[in-house]
Amino acid sequence: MTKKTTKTISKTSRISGSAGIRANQAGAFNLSSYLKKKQKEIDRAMTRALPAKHDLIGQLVAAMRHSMFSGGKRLRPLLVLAAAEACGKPGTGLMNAALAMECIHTYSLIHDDLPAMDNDDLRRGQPTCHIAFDEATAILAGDALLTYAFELMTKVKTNGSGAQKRLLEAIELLTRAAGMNGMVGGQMADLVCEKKAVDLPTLEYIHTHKTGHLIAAACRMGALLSGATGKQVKALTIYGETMGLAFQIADDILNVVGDHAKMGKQAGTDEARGKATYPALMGLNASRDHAQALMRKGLAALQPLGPKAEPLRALAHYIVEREV
Ligand code: GRG
Repeated sequence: MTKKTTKTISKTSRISGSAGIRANQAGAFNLSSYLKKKQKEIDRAMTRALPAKHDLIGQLVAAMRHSMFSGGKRLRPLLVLAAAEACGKPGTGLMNAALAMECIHTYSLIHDDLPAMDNDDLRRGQPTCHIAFDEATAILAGDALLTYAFELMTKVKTNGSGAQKRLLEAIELLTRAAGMNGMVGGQMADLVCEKKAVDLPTLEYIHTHKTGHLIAAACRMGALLSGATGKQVKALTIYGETMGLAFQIADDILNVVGDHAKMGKQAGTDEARGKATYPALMGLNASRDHAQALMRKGLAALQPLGPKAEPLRALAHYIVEREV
């Protein structure tokens, strides 16, 4: 299977690893066990959704599974499920929407790692898809995960009045968050701005589009599909938007000061590539302050949701204070 030999680092990027949750141990809510339980549920459902195949497309499915099961934190599907819980209506029909989120996320990472983009050999301490297989297979694995996400959305079970309308809105949300007005557009802007001086509005555009919109969509989708009230959907939307941007700022900071062995990928790559980042524009301390301010805004939005939003509160801290 492996075409080139690449030195691998042990799988460390899961939130349940001690490095990942250090910041959350102080609170009463046990984020570590919540995450382990949810990650297990997500992994089990994903294993059923992406069974191993041994026919003509065996290599394609193996490449999809290689990237899908290499230790990702499952943050976006977790947010779908936690947002639904926060609205008091978790249900089981949402899992396919949660999986769809992870399929789109995984596709974006596979394509982002390609030689034409970031040209990375390692992700989560493992060989990237095009290294483990080849470029053509990696492109197809990404394409297949992207399209499979929408097949999964057609299988989402929704109940109650307006359920079909909510499902259509969720599909539109996912499409916009992933496409030219979301992640793909953000990636293009990111590439166009490499090695250029950018101002703060441009940087915020890149980060909210490249990363923020998908995270925001995960939160809004969880609320929408669980049949939440308009006020709850709004609260989860504000939370998702602020935490989406905070996530990418934290990622920028980790790229400067993170421990590459813990992260399972190289640190310092943004500066080497001349990427537009918050630390490059405003320095590390101001970037940390900005991420904290966004987190406070996200937490304030959750206030009316009461104790059921506790997992989202703990996740907000994790998102800005994580080490992987
Ligand atoms: C359409 C050709 C084509 C390419 C799309 C859109 C895109 C490529 C890439 C953008 C996605 C990207 C790499 C954004 C950065 C976001 C980011 C920090 C991802 C890592 O997210 P984590 O930490 O990953 O949640 P894990 O490993 O936990 O799954």
